[in-house]
Amino acid sequence: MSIATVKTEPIHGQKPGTSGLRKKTQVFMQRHYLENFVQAIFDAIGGAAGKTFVVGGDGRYFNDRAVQVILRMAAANGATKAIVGQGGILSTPAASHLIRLNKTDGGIILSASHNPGGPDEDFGIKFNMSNGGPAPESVTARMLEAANSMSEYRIHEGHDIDLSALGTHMVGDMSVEVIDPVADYADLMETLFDFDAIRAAIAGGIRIRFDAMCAVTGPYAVEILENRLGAPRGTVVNRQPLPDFGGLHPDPNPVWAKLLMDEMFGADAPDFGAASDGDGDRNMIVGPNTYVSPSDSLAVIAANAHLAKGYADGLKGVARSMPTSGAVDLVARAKGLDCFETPTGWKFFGNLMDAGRVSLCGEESFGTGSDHVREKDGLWAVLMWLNILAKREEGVADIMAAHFREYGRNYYSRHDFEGLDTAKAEALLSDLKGRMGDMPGLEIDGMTIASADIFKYEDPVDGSVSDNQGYRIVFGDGSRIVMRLSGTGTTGATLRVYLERYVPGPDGLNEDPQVALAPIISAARDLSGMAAHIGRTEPDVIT
Ligand code: VG1
Ligand code: CO
Repeated sequence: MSIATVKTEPIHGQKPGTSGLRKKTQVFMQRHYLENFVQAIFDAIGGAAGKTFVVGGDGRYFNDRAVQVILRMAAANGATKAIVGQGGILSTPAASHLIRLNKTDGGIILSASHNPGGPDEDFGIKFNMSNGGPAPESVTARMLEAANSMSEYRIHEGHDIDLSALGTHMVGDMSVEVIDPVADYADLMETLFDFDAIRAAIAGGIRIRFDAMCAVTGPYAVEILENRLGAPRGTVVNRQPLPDFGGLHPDPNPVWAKLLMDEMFGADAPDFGAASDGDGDRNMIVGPNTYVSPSDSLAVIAANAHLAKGYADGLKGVARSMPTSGAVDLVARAKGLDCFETPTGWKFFGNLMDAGRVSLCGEESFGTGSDHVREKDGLWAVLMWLNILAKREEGVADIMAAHFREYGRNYYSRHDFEGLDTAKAEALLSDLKGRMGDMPGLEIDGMTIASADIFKYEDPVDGSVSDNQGYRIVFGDGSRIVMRLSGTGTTGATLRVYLERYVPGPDGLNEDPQVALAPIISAARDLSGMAAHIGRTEPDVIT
């Protein structure tokens, strides 16, 4: 093996965010940028010598180049083996599964998830630990430290390998096993869900539309929904992963998956619609004329998971991120399950799952998953819903209506203000912080504020503390406003405003969420002083 030790200097700003390091693709393509960070990953985990890693990404622009660089660097750092999806492709949940299945030392996943891809869009990289989950804050902090003192990196000088060819290749002294990215993941799904029941429901006439948004889930959805479950060819649309996602914004929400929404709200809509994001870990669930909010989806899954064979013995406990609505809490209470509230980002669920405290987790940002892997999992959620539909022999709208009748409804919405000046967005929050102490007892629009604080999480498993995880204002009736800045964007700041109001029923369960939330929305505007701070009160994206 011919190892070059390349002199370099620290590059400013290599700080991992909510889910790894995300930057403009052009930034990643700058000299030494990717190499510095990959070396920082290896340094942060105590080196790569003797280790085995899974490597793959969502296929976005620069994925192919980055995989070759990572393999040469892993080899030069002494790794013994890499497992790579064919073509350098792996969905995030499939990568998590492969890390666990092969008992490897971790994996490097290339994705900027729901952010658009292409030479002028976004790229990202993150490290997952041997449990299959995203590196915790203690490890990402070490990555930043290593990046900030980077002076040299090691890389094997050799040719690219042919990642289209299945089988074993050599990169220096490291062996690279190129595998089918779909097969093991699809097999895992068969162990969790009742494929026979779903197949029978499809044969019996349930019509499905799955929008892969020209991103990584296309091949997975084709294999599982069409090949293994017998849905007609064409069930999966936008099925070909493309480096720029066909110019689409691969974020499965009503705004960016508009074509799917139009079909599901149009005449002769399919019985079930779903979409996934760039790297396959998010999901959106839609029925005919029925949009299921991710927080409600989590609650419905908690209430019905026992209908799927992998969860027939019941759940161990549930967890949701703090901004996610409390709908799942109500199910947990009724079923006597522990319910945990964590900061935003999947990395906070890992310890709870590893310790056997929870088996179902979810976020309001279209993320749902279980302890079958250590990432959220888009197709898993789709299959869970199909399993529930098949077993209950009811439609999406009926299931939602019954759920709301039983538990009441947590009206919920997230308003995103994008492309803000970072200093102004930070000023809005620090101003809010200064006024929070005086808020309890304050009356606004006839509602009384019960508490106002900044969410701080103490991990119940390892005791680690994460500060500053979102500003929350809670009203006497449990209605909430939560605000935080996004940690996944690449330009300026995005302010996320999360809004929630609970209606116990039986009346008032069928309102438009924006109408039901109107007083909370207006309170959020007033209390944050957003007009003065950011010069506007209308969000860019409402989900
Ligand atoms: C967003 C979501 C968060 C999610 C994260 C990664 O983070 O809010 O819930 O875990 O994206 O998802 P932020 O910091 O921008 O709010 V993915 O599918 O981009 O890996
Ligand atoms: Co994602």
